[in-house]
Amino acid sequence: MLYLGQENRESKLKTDITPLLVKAARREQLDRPPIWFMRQAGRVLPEYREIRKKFDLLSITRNSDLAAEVTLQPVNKFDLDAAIIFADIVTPLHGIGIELDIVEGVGPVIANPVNSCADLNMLREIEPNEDVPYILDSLSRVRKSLPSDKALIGFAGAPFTLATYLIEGGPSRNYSKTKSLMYSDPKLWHELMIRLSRIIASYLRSQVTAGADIVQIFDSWVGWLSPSDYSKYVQPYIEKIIQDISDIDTPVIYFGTGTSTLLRLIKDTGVDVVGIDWRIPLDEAWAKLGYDVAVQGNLDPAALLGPFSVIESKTNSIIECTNGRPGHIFNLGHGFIPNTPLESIEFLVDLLRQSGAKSMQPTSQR
Ligand code: 1CP
Repeated sequence: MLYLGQENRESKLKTDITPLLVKAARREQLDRPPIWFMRQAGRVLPEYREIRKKFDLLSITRNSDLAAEVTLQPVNKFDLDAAIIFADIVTPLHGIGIELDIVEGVGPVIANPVNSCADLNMLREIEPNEDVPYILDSLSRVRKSLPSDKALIGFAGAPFTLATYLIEGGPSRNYSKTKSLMYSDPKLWHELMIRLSRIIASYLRSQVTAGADIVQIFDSWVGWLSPSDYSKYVQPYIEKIIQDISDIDTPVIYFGTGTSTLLRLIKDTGVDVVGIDWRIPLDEAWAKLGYDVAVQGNLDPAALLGPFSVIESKTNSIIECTNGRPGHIFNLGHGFIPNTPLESIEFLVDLLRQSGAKSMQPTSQR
């Protein structure tokens, strides 16, 4: 299938306007941090819910007109600095033919969970142009209608987080089946992680060719691992993905929750931006990481359910934590909570834009 990715990238090079988010990921000094929110597409927007009344999630993903529309809705509504393509972390798995469903109020459910080497046959290599052409088409459409200073974010689930769904069969409370397989059958674990890493690297690469300016790897549930388990069972595969796509010169954001004890190990994978959840103060996280890597975060999504005064003080304290250092992307510490009031999101975005210039000065100069 022919899509317009290459043309998009060439025209971007000609105009040479680098999106604010990409500049922040490269730790350039800016007047204010770029703003986007995890799970900004869907979840909180009435416009999205209207579309969802008629189409289920997978149907929206496979319809590039609808997917592009849903992707752009929050960017236009809140004037955000980035669009994240509408899809799910299990989309590439669905693309290679793994039988799954995204069940309302539950999440992804896998028909035949992995528990033996034979089950790995379903994890064949991905051919993005054939397996997920609709994602590439949506990306190229969104890139064409986004202003060039706004970034388009491509994304994938990380091998561990995808493995939890494949092994548990769906969402889990403590990932016991995943850990049990990891400890008792390291060979199977390794083969599973290698296959997933290859799929993820090809999928990310194809998203960049189709128009993504930056990519995020969601390792939402990796904080359930201890540092020694992370370094043994997960870190090598993240490192491999980063190495595999290093030639495309596109910044990579890596996000997980509950990762306070894993930060140094995450940085050592070679990612450009480390996503920080709300459980750790941003300055503490950044000091642990070292300032030669960018950070993203970290407002508690639940703060948006509180009064404006709480949103304001928590946001100001995050901005103060950065002390004007280059390399901060403002985001939540995890995705929006459904039913977050739209006025609270508007209040937050206004606050960040107003306080921008002031906050980027080191405290000593204020
Ligand atoms: O901004 C966006 O919302 C863009 C689209 C998007 C993204 C980035 C969706 C659509 N899913 C995701 C990522 C995703 N999916 C993650 C990583 C981010 C995170 O931690 O929130 C994870 C873990 C999933 C898996 C998933 N899909 C869950 C979580 C289940 C669990 O284990 O607790 C759920 C509920 C889904 C369904 C889903 N995916 C996306 C939407 C809009 C929905 C809700 C269903 C719907 O609208 O019907």
